[in-house]
Amino acid sequence: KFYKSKQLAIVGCPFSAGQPKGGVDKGPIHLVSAGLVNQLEALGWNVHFDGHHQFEDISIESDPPIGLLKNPRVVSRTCEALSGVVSEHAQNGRLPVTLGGDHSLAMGTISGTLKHFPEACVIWVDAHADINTTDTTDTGNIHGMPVSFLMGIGSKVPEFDWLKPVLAANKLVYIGLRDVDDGEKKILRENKIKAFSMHEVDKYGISKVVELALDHVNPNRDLPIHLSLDVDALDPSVTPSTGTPVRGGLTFREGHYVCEAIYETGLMIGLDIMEVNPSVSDTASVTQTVAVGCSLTRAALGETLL
Ligand code: B3U
Ligand code: MN
Ligand code: MN
Repeated sequence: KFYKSKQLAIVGCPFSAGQPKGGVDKGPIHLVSAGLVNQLEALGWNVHFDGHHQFEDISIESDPPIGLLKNPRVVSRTCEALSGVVSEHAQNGRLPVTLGGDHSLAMGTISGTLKHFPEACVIWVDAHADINTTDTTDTGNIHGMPVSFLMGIGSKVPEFDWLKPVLAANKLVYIGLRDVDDGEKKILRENKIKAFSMHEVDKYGISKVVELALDHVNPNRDLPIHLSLDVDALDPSVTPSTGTPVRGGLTFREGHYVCEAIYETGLMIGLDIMEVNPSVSDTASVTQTVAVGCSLTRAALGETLL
């Protein structure tokens, strides 16, 4: 509905500075090596992919913490550059599909799509809320904070001045949460942010949860949707190779159902597949996680079972 023809751009982001574990920067390389581009072409997409982004000009020799925030300048400048890349694809009628990399990158992807589709809503599928502020974070890992930066809550960090508050509380909905910090729970409550944790998935079933989530952010099913998917939303038995696995997650089918249902709306204008870490766990686990990452991407881009 929002893009002219079946054009998409793969934005590979080999990036890990939003969290401490190496390897997540290799996620996009593994997803593409597993044949993702051909798989999407087989679904009828015209795929633009001209290599993974290097963001070379923004690597910084010295990037000391600001408060607790780790690698703040590298994260900020990478996301600023990514925001430009993503919004340009959107502007040119290409659906941006960003492969992470850690989830701090969503500051870039979501600010990028919202620049072109300011009325868009965000569906954040994750074990974590990623909404710590500079004041509430315990870890200082920025991949646990992108949502607060996009909303403009918490004490400001001048290094992130480029990022304006673009995401309103009523434009955001979560699915899959099960590891939320106390400070984050307070933020969700105070800002009345809608969240469907695994408790609600168990209670209502995934199809009802997706319907309720859409009712909240997209009652008339007419607004653009940015789907930001952290593969740790799925159970570690399904996607073991990720930096912060949490038991009790979405099943293989539940994860795919979310993607299929969002595709069926015809409203998706941005997609993130984040936190695949090929350095976590054994070879078989990596192969499985990468295969599931590709399969979730295909499901979000129109693959059907029949
Ligand atoms: N909430 C914790 C843990 C965490 C968030 N996102 C991930 N882990 N992947 C934090 O670091 O803010
Ligand atoms: Mn997560
Ligand atoms: Mn995340």
